[in-house]
Amino acid sequence: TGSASGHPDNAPGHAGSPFAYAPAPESRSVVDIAPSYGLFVDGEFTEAAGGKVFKTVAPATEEVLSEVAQAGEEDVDRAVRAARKAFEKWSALPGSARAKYLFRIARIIQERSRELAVLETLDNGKPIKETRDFDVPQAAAHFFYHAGWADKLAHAGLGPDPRPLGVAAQVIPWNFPLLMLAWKIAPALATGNTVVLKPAETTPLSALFFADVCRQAGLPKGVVNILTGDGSTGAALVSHPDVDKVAFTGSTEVGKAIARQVAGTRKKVTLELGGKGANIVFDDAPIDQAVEGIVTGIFFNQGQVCCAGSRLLVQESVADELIDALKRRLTTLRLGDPLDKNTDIGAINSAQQLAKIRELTGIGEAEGAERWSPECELPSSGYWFAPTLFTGVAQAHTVAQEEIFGPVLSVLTFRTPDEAVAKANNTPYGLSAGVWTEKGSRILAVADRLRAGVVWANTFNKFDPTSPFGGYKESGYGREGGRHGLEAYLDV
Ligand code: TAP
Repeated sequence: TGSASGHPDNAPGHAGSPFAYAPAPESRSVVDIAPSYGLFVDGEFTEAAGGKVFKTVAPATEEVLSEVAQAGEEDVDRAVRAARKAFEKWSALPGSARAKYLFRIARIIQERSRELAVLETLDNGKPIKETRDFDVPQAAAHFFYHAGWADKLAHAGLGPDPRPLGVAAQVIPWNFPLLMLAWKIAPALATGNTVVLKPAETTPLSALFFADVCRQAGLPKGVVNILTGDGSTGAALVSHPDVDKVAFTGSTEVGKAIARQVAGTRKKVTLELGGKGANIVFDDAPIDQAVEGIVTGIFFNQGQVCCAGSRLLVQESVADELIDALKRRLTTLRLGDPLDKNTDIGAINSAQQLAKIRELTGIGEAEGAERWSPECELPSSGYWFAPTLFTGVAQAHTVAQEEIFGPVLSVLTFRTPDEAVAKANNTPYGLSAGVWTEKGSRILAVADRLRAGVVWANTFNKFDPTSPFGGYKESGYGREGGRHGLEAYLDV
C-alpha cells in the first residue's frame, strides 16, 4: 500500500503531519507473530476442545497473520472454572499485593510498547502513530491508575468494605482491542475479581500478546483467561451460570441481546454501546482549532470509535466558512500503509465493516444529502474508505441517525443554542458530544443540557483513566474508568 493519497498536497514531508517523513515503515520484524495460537486458560496456552481454528488477517493487505483457536462451550466452562478457582486466593490477597501485579503489567506494556503498537496496527489496520501514541500508552496508564486503587478501595467513597463480585466475563470489540482489554481487565483485577475475556474475532492478537504479558508478570494462574472466538463464544461466555459480572463493549444490538440473556440472573452488567456524537460549533469558535477537533473527532481510527463526533452541528452564519476550511484540511490527510508513521487514515477493520459503511453512505446519497470526498487513491488490496463529508443533512436522514462507524461526517446546521441542543439530543444514543465556543458560560449551559456521558469543550477525543466514561439511553449503562468505574466490579 502506498502512503500518499494521490493528492499533490500529500507529498512526503507535507506540513500536515508533525512527524518527519520516513520512507521505510515500521518493520514487521519488530514483533514475532506465531503461525498459530491457542486459548489462554489457567495460565497455559491450549488448543480448543473442538480443535476449531479461524484466521486473522491484516485489513490493510488481506494477508493472513495467524490461525487462532476458536473457543466453544467446553472451553468456556474450563476457563470459567479456572477463574473461579483462582478467585479464592486472588480476592484474599491484600490490595497492596494485587497492586504490585498491576504495576508490573503496566511496566511490561511500556517496555514492549513497540511490539504491541506494530502488532495492533497489523491486526486492526489503524495508523501506527495512533497505536504508538494513544492505544498502547493509554493501556499502560489504565493499569498504573488501577494499581493505585487496589489498596485504597475502602476510601473510594463506595462504602467501608467493598467486596469483589467474583468471575467477570468480558467481551470486547475490534476498534481498540488492547485498550478495551485494559479498560476491562485493570479495574476487575484491582478490585479482586478474576477474568475471562473474549476479544473480537477480527482482532485477537493483542489479547493473546497480553496473555504472555500476564505470564511475564508472574500473575497467578487463572486470574486472567483469554478465549478467542466469534459471537457464539461471547454468547456462551456471558450465559455461563458461574459468571458473576458481565462487561460488554460493542454494538447496541448485541448489548440488548446480552441484557435480555442475563435478566433475572445474579449477574451484574455494564454495557458500553454505540453512539452518534454531536460536535457543536458556535459562530464565535476559533475556526482553525475547531477544524482540527472535527478532524480528530471523526477521522481518528477511521471513525470506528463509539464516541466519534460523527455529526457536525455548525451555526448557520459560519457554516460555509467552516465547511470550506474543513474540505481544505481533508485534502491534506494521508491515507495508506498503517505502518507508515505519516499515515493519518488507515484501513477499515474488516470487509464486513467496509460493506456496512458503503451501504449507509449509499443510503445517505439516495436520501438526498450531498456527498464529498477529497481526491484520494485507495490501495488495491485491503479494506479502504475515503474520508467523506455529507452536507445538506436533515435530522431524519439515516446518516444523521445511525452509527456508521467509519470515516464519514454528517453536517447539519442550527441557528440558536436551543436548536443545537435539541438536534444534538435527537438520536437514540447518548455517549459523547463536543462544544466549540469562546464563552465559558455557554459551554457550561450547553453541556448541562446534553444527554451525553462525556462532553468535550474546545477539544475532542481526549481520554484519561481518571475520568469515568459511559453512556445514556441506548449507548448503555455503567461507567468505566475513574472512581465510578470501580463500582462496576464491587458489591458495595
Ligand atoms: P458486536 O457484534 O457487538 O461485537 C462486539 C463483541 O461482541 C465481539 O467480541 C463479538 O464477537 C461479540 N459478540 C457478537 N455477538 C455476540 C453475542 N450474541 N453474545 C456475546 N458476544 C457477542 O459488534 P461488531 O459486529 O463488531 O460491530 C457491529 C457494529 O457495532 C459496528 O458497525 C458499530 O456500529 C458497533 N460497534 C460499536 C462499538 C463500540 S465501542 N460501541 C465497537 C464495535 C462495534 P465477534 O466480533 O468476534 O463475532
